Amino acid sequence: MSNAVTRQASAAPTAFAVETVRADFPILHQQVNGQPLVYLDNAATTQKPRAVIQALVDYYEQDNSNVHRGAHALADRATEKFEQARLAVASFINAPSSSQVLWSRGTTESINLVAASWGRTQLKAGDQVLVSAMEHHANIVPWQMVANAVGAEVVPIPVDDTGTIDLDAYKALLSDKVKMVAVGHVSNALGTINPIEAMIPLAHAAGAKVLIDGAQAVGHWAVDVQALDCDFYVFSGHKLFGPTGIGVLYGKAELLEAMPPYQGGGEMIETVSFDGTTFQGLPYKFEAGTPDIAGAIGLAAAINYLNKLDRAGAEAHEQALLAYALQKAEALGGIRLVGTAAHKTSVLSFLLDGAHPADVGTLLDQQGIAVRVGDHCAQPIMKQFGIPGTVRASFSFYNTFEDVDRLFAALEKAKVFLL
Ligand code: C6P
Repeated sequence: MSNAVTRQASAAPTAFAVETVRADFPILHQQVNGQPLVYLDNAATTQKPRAVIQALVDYYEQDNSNVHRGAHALADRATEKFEQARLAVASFINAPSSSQVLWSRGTTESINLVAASWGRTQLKAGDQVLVSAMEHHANIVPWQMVANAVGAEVVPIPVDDTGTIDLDAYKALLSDKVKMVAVGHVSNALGTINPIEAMIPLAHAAGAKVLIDGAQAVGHWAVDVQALDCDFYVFSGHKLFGPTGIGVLYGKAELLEAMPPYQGGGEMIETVSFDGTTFQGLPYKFEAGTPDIAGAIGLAAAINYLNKLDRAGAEAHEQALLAYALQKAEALGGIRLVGTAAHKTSVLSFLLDGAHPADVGTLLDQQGIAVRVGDHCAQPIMKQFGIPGTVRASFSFYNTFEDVDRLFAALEKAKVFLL
């Protein structure tokens, strides 16, 4: 019986001021299908604090202009805010210089940039790119595209039944053929936190570069790219409480400098003539066309918001929510947890015995609960587990223990209805 599990018994009380924080997120305070919204789809995208929404409004109401090219006050203000945003990102991830912070549309575009620019020039026939078996498609397909073009190979790093990378198998795969290890900091489908602190030096010792897909990590704890010593680190603004349409590619300076531009156009050039074109230095060489100025400014507002938050407390709160949800799951019964690694973010991926994930998702939505269902753009790991997909509840720091109670009360109802 789920009500045999009390909150007091399940999780250490968290000192995190969740109700104060919730007040910062206007979207959370609404009814969906006649019930107060319980938003548990944070791995898909996080909600935006009022400070981010206000930064976008302020920008469009007061400063909107194009950057780097105007000879007027608005253009100067827009440029100033846009470049301040780059500095904010650099300091947030401890990049040595803001010139190593490149704007993109998101994680997907950042990985495509590295695969197309670094990959096309550095990979050759017979080379290997290692990716984990639980990668998001965004960290598989761009590598397959370049590998197919140059005759290289994308090789999966085995993952066990709990959703944990097999480190011995990884070590065995490392050889002088491996030129790139591209791995998620955290699996979006399972929540596994990968041991990248161990994997990065091993890759370097084998002569490979490392790209870390941080899409599912940056929203949970502070990332330090210099301490990690990764060659590239990528993430999306919208999973970091910022706007959609803006993303980041961090890279080591010597690698970025040696890489050819990804797209051509305005902004990224120094001189253009029909005899030839010269390109700007970092970071502009990689930023053709008008960038997402508002997105960058909104992302900086999100970072500013997070910098004022008790992030350690937020993470502890998320972990307490996960622990509580795991106890509720055990009490519920008839549930298969997918992804049971020892180190996880606050992601609960599961199947209800005998029920299709899509039906569970619909029944939860009818009760005001937002989750994601499906393969989570991670088909290879779903195939390995022999399942079409899962129901995924992903918690953020603004979720409450009541949200977890609501989820499991709704699952009780779903079981009655579906089974
Ligand atoms: N995962 C999810 O529901 P974009 O779409 O470019 O912002 O992010 C792509 C991406 C790359 N890597 C990881 C680990 C991700 O989780 C995502 C996005 C969302 O899990 C949408 S599929």
